[in-house]
Amino acid sequence: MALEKMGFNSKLIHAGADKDQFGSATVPIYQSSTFGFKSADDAAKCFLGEKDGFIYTRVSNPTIQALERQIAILEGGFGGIATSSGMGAVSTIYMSLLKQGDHMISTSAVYGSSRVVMESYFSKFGVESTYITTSNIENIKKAIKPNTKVLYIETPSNPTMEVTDIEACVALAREHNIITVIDNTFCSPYLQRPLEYGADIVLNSMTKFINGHADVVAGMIVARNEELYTALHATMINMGCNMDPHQAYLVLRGVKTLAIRIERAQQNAMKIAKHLESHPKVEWVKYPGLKSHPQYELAKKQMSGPGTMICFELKSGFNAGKTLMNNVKLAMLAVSLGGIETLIQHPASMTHSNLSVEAKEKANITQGLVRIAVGIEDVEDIIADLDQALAMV
Ligand code: LCS
Repeated sequence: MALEKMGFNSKLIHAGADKDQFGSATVPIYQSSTFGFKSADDAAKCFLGEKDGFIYTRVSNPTIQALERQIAILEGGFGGIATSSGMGAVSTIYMSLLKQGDHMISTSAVYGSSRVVMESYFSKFGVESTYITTSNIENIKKAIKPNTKVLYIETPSNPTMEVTDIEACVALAREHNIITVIDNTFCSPYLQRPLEYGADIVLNSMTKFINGHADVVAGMIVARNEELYTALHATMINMGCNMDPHQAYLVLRGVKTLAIRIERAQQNAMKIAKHLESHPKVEWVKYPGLKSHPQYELAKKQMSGPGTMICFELKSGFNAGKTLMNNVKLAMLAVSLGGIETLIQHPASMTHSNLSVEAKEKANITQGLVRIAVGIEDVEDIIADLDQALAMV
């Protein structure tokens, strides 16, 4: 059966495996920096691209290639480009698509480093950017300029859980010849496949759901067509944002259980979100699975499930956030997400503490905002842990 025709769960198990000479059930780790050629002619053909073959691991490697093929199949794109980290993917995309004088529009609550790379580094080379609330398409329309080349969307956004309409973004971007890039990290291809809505490029920090076990930092870009793939792949190679074969092996192992991990954590997340919504110390809860979420209907349309990320606001603000962090016992006080363990963080005192009060307000990072990345533990234990820590607030 052709891999492309298989169901998603079958692809998770079979799209990474390749037949090797010994019939190994897993893709071996080809921990080699370079590959020997049979002859000068053989080498010449490989360099000219006339023959498939491996040259050097920064360019390609059998273990990494297996993972690239698998994620490209899962996202439904032409080809995958594995990178050293999610930020390696972001930087490769910016570097490929933007030049001096160009303009990019992006989600204001985008992952912090994605914004820093643009505003602190690309700005030095004359690339302009505008950060707006992209969950309102009118804001995007107003932000488009004659030199806008890229629309870079993160949905749901980190940590504010705002959902942006991918299909509407693509339609608008196409009218203006703008390339649409979606950061799919908060969903993974299990919950959302942006290329199916017409996006041009999708990226995932595989540090999160795709690997899922909090033991690897890695990224992946998937391009919709050969032209974009070739340009992005060349940038990754030349900038040296490549993955390591051992990293690829671990992600190939982790991805096999992507669906069952997310299903289980998502069931937990729904129960936790409902519990928090009725908790007296909680002002509001933002979870795409709750009817109270401002983009509840949109999330239902473009995501196959509400996911495992929840944010909520504590009634008594900044100090309450810190008290909660100091009292959780089962939930780990840590950044990152998408792993099997429940993680909790307080953006105002942690990930976003370097932002001015004004910048925090603009990005909706309120003083009592708490983000939970729900894991696969017993939900009663997670709720009991949150309740005892909330009682201290
Ligand atoms: N995109 C999103 C949406 C992210 O959340 C992250 C990391 C990245 C890209 C970058 O990926 P990395 O280079 O770390 O693999 N997000 C983190 C977070 O929320 N806490 O710690 C890291």
